[in-house]
This record gives sequence, structure tokens and C-alpha cells, in this order.
Amino acid sequence: MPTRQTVSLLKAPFDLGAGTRGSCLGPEAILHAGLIERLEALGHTVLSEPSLPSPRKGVVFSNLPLLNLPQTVSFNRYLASAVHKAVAKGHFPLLLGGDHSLAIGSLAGLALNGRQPGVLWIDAHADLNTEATSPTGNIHGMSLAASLGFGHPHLTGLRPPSPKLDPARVVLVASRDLDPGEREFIRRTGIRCFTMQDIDRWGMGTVMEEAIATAGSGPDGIHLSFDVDSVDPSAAPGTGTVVPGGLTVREARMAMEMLQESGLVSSADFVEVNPLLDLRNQTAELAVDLIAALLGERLL
Ligand code: B3U
Ligand code: MN
Ligand code: MN
Repeated sequence: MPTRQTVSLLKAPFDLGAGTRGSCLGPEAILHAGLIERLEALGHTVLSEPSLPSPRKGVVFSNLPLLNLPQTVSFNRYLASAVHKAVAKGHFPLLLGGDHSLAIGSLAGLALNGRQPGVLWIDAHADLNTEATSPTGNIHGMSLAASLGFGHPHLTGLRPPSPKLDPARVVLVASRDLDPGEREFIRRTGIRCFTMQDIDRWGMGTVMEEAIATAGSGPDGIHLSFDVDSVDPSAAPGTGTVVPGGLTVREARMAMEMLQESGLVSSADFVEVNPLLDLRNQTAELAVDLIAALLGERLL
């Protein structure tokens, strides 16, 4: 049995950071796939907090180069406070997105507690754009950059301090769709980036060992930010920006098991599940399998 924890489920029905609507329904789909029961079966206590208040629908948004900036900032402020409260009580904050712009609030909430964890960003994308390099204006492609202190001041300064992260303890895994400005960002900052090519060449086990050692080298453990588009679209079709050539279910699951064994993870985001694009809730079910593995479910 894993160490029993109190998990604060933070349901974040927010998709205005993405170019495609529907990931705001992700938290409900993940709950329908049985998340709470699976975590309770592991001996954890699950506090299902009320959903964070979602912005009104049917409004005309936009405003390049940062689409839906005010809504994204105000939602992430709520989220940061919710994470802050959960951590202050000693709970494990588990964020269910929603799009990946939510990592800004998640990491800001940890920073409010004076924590600066290493970050494992498992994602087909790097989310290292700023408004100056983004090809789309979608803030979910900017959330890691913002947390590192780059980009619009309303995002970087969402809550003090800024930056929230130390680039030496940020590790990308499963990357395969990087924009030119993101490649330059990685070169400039020296962030570790394990592409799918690295995974093919060295194997997921070796990559994860190095990733955990790098991200986990500080005093505050590791925050996992898991974008389901890291997994191959054949197994995770229900997400807004699918990129072929992704992780297998087995690789993703092993990554979660290795993180569990490390004992270093004390907060996580699972984002970009979009039930409007899914097949029979398959992607939400996969998310539940991965969260359960992260929190101690074993095959044997
Ligand atoms: N890099 C592109 C595409 C993208 C980022 N994150 C997702 N898609 N899911 C961008 O818009 O910044
Ligand atoms: Mn992402
Ligand atoms: Mn992605």
C-alpha cells in the first residue's frame, strides 16, 4: 500500500487558454471514469472540492497576441489560492484540467507556500512560448515560460514571487512539437528536454531516471505537470492538439510508477482531456489509470 494521503481534488473547468473548446469538461469526464473510487481503494482520502468557478460562456474573446488574457489571469488567481490552501493543510493538490494554462496557477499556488519544486513537464509540447514567439496566441502554449518568469507581466506576476521555478530543475519529457522560439528558449536556459527520439534511443526507464534525478535535486520535491497529448493519439485521442509519435500507454504508466517509487511528487496537474473529442471516454480512463499509478496503484 502507498503512504496514505489526503488528496485535494481541484476541478478546473477552464479551456480559454486553448484554441479548441471542450477541455473545460475534462474534470467531469475524469470523475465519470472512476477517479475517486480508484484513489479511495488505495487508502487515500479524497476531498472533492467544489469546481472552481468557470467563466461565462458565449462571450466574444480574443485579443491577440494573448487570447483571453483577463479570463485566464482571474481563473488562475482562484486556482493559485486553492492550491495554496490545500498545501497549507498538508494535502496533495491534484489539479484536473482544463487546459494547460492552469499550470500557471498551480505553480503560483505552490510558490505562495514558499515552495519551489522541480517540475516534470510531460507533454508533446514545451509550452515555452511568450506572446512574442507564440504562433497562435493561446496561453496554454506559454504556461511553462510564464512560470519561469518570461512573458506578459500579468502571467509571470500572477502571484509573487516571480519566477516560480529554477530552470535547472525543469525537465521536459515526450517533446515532439516545438516552435522555433521554444527551441531557442531551451538552448538559452539549458532546460533539460527529452524528446521522443531520446525515449526511442535510451528507453523510457533511463530517461525517467535522469529526469527524476534532475527535477528532484532540490529540497521541495517534484511537481508533475502531465498533458495527455504526451501520449500517442491512438491511445489518447480526446485532446485538442494531437501529435503523432507519442508515448505508449506502457511508457506513460511506467513513468508514473517510477515517480511513485521516487517518493518525491507532492502535487500534480492532469490537463487537456477533452471529452468532446474523445472516443468512449478512453482518454479520461487513461488519465485515471495514470493518476492511480502515480498515487500508488501497482500491477502486482
Ligand atoms: N506550440 C503551439 C501549440 C501548442 C502548445 N500547446 C498545445 N499546443 N497544446 C502553441 O500554440 O504555442
Ligand atoms: Mn501542454
Ligand atoms: Mn501539449
